[in-house]
Amino acid sequence: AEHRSSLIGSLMRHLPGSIVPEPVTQVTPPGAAPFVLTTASRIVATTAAAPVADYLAALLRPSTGFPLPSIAPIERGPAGADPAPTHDIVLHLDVADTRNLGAEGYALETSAVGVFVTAATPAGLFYGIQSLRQLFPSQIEARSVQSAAWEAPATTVTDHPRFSYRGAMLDVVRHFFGVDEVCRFIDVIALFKINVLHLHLTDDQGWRITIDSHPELTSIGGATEVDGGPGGFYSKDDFARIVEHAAQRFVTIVPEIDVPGHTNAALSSLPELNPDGNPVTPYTGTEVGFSTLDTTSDATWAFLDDVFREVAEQTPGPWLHFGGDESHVTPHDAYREFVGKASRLVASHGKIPIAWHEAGAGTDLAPGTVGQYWSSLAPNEIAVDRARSFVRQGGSLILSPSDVAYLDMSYDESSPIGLSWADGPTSVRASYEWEPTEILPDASTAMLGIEAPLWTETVRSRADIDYLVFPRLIAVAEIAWSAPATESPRRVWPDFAARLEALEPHLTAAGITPGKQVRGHDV
Ligand code: TNX
Repeated sequence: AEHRSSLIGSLMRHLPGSIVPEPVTQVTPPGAAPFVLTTASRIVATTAAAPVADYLAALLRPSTGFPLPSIAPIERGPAGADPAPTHDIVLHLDVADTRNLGAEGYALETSAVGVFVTAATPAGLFYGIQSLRQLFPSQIEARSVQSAAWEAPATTVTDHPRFSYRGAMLDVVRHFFGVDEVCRFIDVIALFKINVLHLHLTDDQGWRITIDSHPELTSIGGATEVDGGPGGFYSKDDFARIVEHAAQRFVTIVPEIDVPGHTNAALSSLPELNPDGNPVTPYTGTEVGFSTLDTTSDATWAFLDDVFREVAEQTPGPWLHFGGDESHVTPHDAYREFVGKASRLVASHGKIPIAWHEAGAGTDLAPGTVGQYWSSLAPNEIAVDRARSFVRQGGSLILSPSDVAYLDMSYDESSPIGLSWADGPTSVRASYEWEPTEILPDASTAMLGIEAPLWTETVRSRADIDYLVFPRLIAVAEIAWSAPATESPRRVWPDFAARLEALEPHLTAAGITPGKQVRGHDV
């Protein structure tokens, strides 16, 4: 009996076929034979799907050691021609599919006759592949050859996201992270169908993006970080590599140039930004709210025009974030005028402006400017009013409630790193159990999406990133992708915790050590 109950326990823990974020529909026939990936398996794709097929092959080859050639559908012969079980993975682009999968949706069918992923777009195929990865044994994520039975349980999924903007943010200023580290971060967030990476590129402690017309920004401003470390910055070529790596994973880069506050690095690099003639020294502490651009000087606006132009040129995505947070030493009226003018300057360079919610104080924002709410989940009156102002001015909202979506908060008193100003530490459960529309019920139709930021005052290494980001980013990713709890019985903590537990070996195999382990059957 003991053996039997431990067997049932381990079966429950394994939860074969579970997927995070929870798909819209999933049917798993009991007892059906699984799909088996073998050395004879092929990836079948048309030319339009070939880049996604190459991505899939690059994922599966290292751990399986299988050749997994890509072939065109025509070489495979007409559907049904071969009634015998096959081991192929078929990626099928079909704009006419009647299941209304949308721009990012997909259908995934695994069985003894093969894997079939159908979508209207390459992005949809890519998300189908992310679900498929989770169906294989966890060793699939290893980067060296493993021996495992490469089976995926038979299941049928149709899926599409709730929100089109599903973001993570990395602060590369407080501590600098180089191109390889950022690309690795993109790889791991893509597994959870995150499609935006917001890079916080400038702040008091550093300036990380090359602006050819003002090289001092990086030669001086790039050389510092919190703790007095060496800092660093991205050359134009580096930044292009990040953008390209992201694009291949259907991740859009949102660059942030934070103004008028959080600008000590710019002020200490360019004397012309300080019309009073007093030099500004570099800063490596963690205080906020002490710096500001001179909002009225011509030098400021000439500088911003150069910066926004060169950042827009380096970024193919539609958005450019101009910050606007915590400008505590900018006179209020000057601030209100500044954010309006800054939003219009961003728009004049062909980008949709995004700003933190404080910028809602500006009454003449460029139409369509997006606001990012970072106050508490329990609506904070002033912050909510500012957020509403973006909607009144024709814009939409990104929600990053700091007490549940900030990845830089500690988990509990035992966490060696992380902050706790946002209403104390944030448990994994707290990062999961919230509903975005509760913050601004009257603006639910203006919600672009959700973003989980990682500020890096206490984050010094890849291990630190993984500790704070996992597993909480997965919780936020499910809120951004999956249907709300009112429509899905699986959107409850015990179910999520069990699926998270089942996924943990995948994270470990991918080299990620999460900050908290969640034992689903205990809750
Ligand atoms: C507030 S949230 C900030 C950042 C800090 C963060 C630390 C926001 C828009 N600004 O400058 O890094 O708190 O959690």
